[in-house]
Amino acid sequence: MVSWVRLLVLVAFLLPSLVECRVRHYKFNVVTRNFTRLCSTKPIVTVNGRFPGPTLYAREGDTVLVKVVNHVQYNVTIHWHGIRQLRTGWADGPAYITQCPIQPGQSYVYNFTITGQRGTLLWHAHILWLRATLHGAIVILPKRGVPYPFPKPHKEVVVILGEWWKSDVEAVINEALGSGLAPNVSDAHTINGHPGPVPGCSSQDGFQLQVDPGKTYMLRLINAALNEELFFKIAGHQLTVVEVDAVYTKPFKTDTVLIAPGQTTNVLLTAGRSSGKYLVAASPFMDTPVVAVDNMTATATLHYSGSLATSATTLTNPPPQNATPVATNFMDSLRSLNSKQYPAKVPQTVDHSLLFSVGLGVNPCSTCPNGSRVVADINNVSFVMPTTALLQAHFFNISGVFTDDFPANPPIAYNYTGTQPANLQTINGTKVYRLRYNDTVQVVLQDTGMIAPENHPIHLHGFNFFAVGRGLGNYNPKKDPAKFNLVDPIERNTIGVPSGGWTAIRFRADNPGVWFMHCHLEVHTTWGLKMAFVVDNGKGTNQSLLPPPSDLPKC
Ligand SMILES: *[C@@H]1O[C@H](CO)[C@@H](O)[C@H](O)[C@H]1NC(C)=O
Ligand SMILES: *[C@@H]1O[C@H](CO)[C@@H](O)[C@H](O)[C@H]1NC(C)=O
Ligand SMILES: *[C@@H]1O[C@H](CO)[C@@H](O)[C@H](O)[C@H]1NC(C)=O
Ligand SMILES: *[C@@H]1O[C@H](CO)[C@@H](O)[C@H](O)[C@H]1NC(C)=O
Ligand SMILES: *[C@@H]1O[C@H](CO)[C@@H](O)[C@H](O)[C@H]1NC(C)=O
Ligand SMILES: *[C@@H]1O[C@H](CO)[C@@H](O)[C@H](O)[C@H]1NC(C)=O
Ligand SMILES: *[C@@H]1O[C@H](CO)[C@@H](O)[C@H](O)[C@H]1NC(C)=O
Ligand SMILES: *[C@@H]1O[C@H](CO)[C@@H](O)[C@H](O)[C@H]1NC(C)=O
Ligand SMILES: *[C@@H]1O[C@H](CO)[C@@H](O)[C@H](O)[C@H]1NC(C)=O
Ligand SMILES: *[C@@H]1O[C@H](CO)[C@@H](O)[C@H](O)[C@H]1NC(C)=O
Ligand SMILES: *[C@@H]1O[C@H](CO)[C@@H](O)[C@H](O)[C@H]1NC(C)=O
Ligand SMILES: *[C@@H]1O[C@H](CO)[C@@H](O)[C@H](O)[C@H]1NC(C)=O
Ligand SMILES: [Cu+2]
Repeated sequence: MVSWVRLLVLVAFLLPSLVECRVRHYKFNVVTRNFTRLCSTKPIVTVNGRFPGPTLYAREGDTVLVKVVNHVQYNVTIHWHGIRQLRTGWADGPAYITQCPIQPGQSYVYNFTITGQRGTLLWHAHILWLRATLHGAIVILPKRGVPYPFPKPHKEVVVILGEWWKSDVEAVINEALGSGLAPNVSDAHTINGHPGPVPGCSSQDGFQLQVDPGKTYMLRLINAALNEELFFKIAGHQLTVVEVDAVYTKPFKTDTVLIAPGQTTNVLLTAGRSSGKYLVAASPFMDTPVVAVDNMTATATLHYSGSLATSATTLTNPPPQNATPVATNFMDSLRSLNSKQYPAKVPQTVDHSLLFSVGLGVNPCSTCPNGSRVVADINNVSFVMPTTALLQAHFFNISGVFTDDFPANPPIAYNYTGTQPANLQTINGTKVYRLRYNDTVQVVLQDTGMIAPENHPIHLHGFNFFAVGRGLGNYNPKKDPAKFNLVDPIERNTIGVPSGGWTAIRFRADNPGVWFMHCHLEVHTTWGLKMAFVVDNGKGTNQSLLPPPSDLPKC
């Protein structure tokens, strides 16, 4: 008997080192720091004084605990973009949707387990415009001993694309809300925090990526910009896409990657040259002529080991800003890997068939110089943020915070991408769409021509979805479903709705809670292009939302 007890004690002692899944502890101190870019210095909000912020590393199956301490003057929340948050909506992060903000001087521990996901995601602030500087990478490695479904790269490098304003970003959006017009565009794009050399501003080196000839590297690309979709290119090199939004893809080669805010893309880069320096470029994609964008190309350098710093850099031409064919070609090439090990579980039937028009509108504004303000909406509803978080209202049955009458279809059917209606007004509302646990949902996201058609990268919290179809003009419910890909469509969490077109997505509501869906162009979110799904608890064990943690911030 005694020896059995000893053995058990020994096993219990050894267990932690044998168990695969770990608890990873992180501390995020939100602090203000001065940074110099474009020849001027300004204070920005950072995590741990870093821009971009620290990379969060974990393995599939790990539990992650991040203690966020707010030392700045703003209310703060952090969102773990793309993490499923199964039953842990309290850790999702969007302010007033799943939690009240962490107020100055307060802290909150985000506690979540990474289940069934591996690849690259990002974390970012989900309140105000703080995510301009409050963002970083999430690297989820496969479980120990599980290989990538592609040759193991020699090295892995996180590459974060962003935007930099000379002004304070909160001043930029507040000025726009006062005028009712579009906010100023950024002053530069950045690659790992640096714009690269800028005319009229000396001593601004860009990011350098050192490579050894013949070796293969995996770049974990992240678009952390607020308002701009970006093209990414490296002179003289092709890239092999192997994963997007932490889902493996069928590998394909391309010379240009399209990446929208909130999206991530892992590419393999083979250093197939013998020496030299090659330009890395990130430039905007915008195919709506009337919408202003920051037209500065951010640059970095791919530097072969042994090449002199003074050797000439091989240049590349970024695609034109309005290169719709380049964007379409990239989107068309994306397919889920759909292997035996990583199947694409596309819902084959749908319980809820929804048509959501997404676009802009114009509402009266007595304090605005023009007497009107630009707004944005889904199905004519400009979402108004509540003052109590929706998830709390849902869990504690607090009435009067939201209504669950979000329309399944546009209230008025019209030619969405044709001549705009005379009346561009929207209605205000804090409306949600209710789903039962395990319901299947199809949402056709239909762009509108209100003011102008525009590409909207739509992000869904709490789920991955399958992008089963896409087209130009108005969605035709009789003809278009026949063309859907229900076998190996790309699975992701953020998808661009083509300018003047539509995208159909499907997902299974297997995660109880309240889940935000919104445009990931921050300006459109601010203007109201957002809504939420409420997913009720299921009847089985493990099918209900867990209770909130005791340190959940209060409003
Ligand atoms: C940032 O720089 C400004 C002016 O150079 C200075 O007044 C301020 O104290 C600095 N702030 C921080 C947080 O270092
Ligand atoms: C994290 O959440 C789990 C439940 O999902 C709970 O068991 C655990 O105690 C929590 N950890 C901390 C440090 O709060
Ligand atoms: C926005 O741009 C205008 C025109 O360049 C400038 O006058 C204004 O100060 C800018 N606003 C902010 C907040 O930087
Ligand atoms: C970028 O935009 C600015 C302002 O709209 C314009 O003056 C400039 O010529 C543009 N530059 C390029 C390279 O297109
Ligand atoms: C607002 O007014 C300005 C100047 O009066 C004008 O140029 C602009 O087109 C107006 N914008 C809208 C959206 O009405
Ligand atoms: C709609 O909500 C916005 C704030 O989100 C407010 O400024 C505006 O006055 C509201 N409009 C109406 C008609 O209630
Ligand atoms: C909220 O209402 C539901 C359904 O009526 C009930 O099951 C649940 O216990 C209530 N929750 C709280 C916290 O009162
Ligand atoms: C919608 O408008 C477009 C552009 O004006 C036009 O080509 C199309 O025929 C219209 N569709 C319908 C159904 O009226
Ligand atoms: C949106 O709602 C407003 C206010 O009720 C209405 O005037 C307008 O016609 C609606 N527009 C559409 C396209 O549904
Ligand atoms: C969800 O529904 C599918 C059928 O659509 C069923 O096969 C599956 O078992 C259900 N899952 C749960 C957890 O109820
Ligand atoms: C519920 O979850 C626990 C822990 O995650 C797991 O051990 C258990 O098997 C699950 N039960 C069911 C019925 O899925
Ligand atoms: C911060 O959040 C709290 C809780 O919602 C709110 O009462 C307060 O007004 C917010 N502070 C600012 C500066 O917005
Ligand atoms: Cu948008």
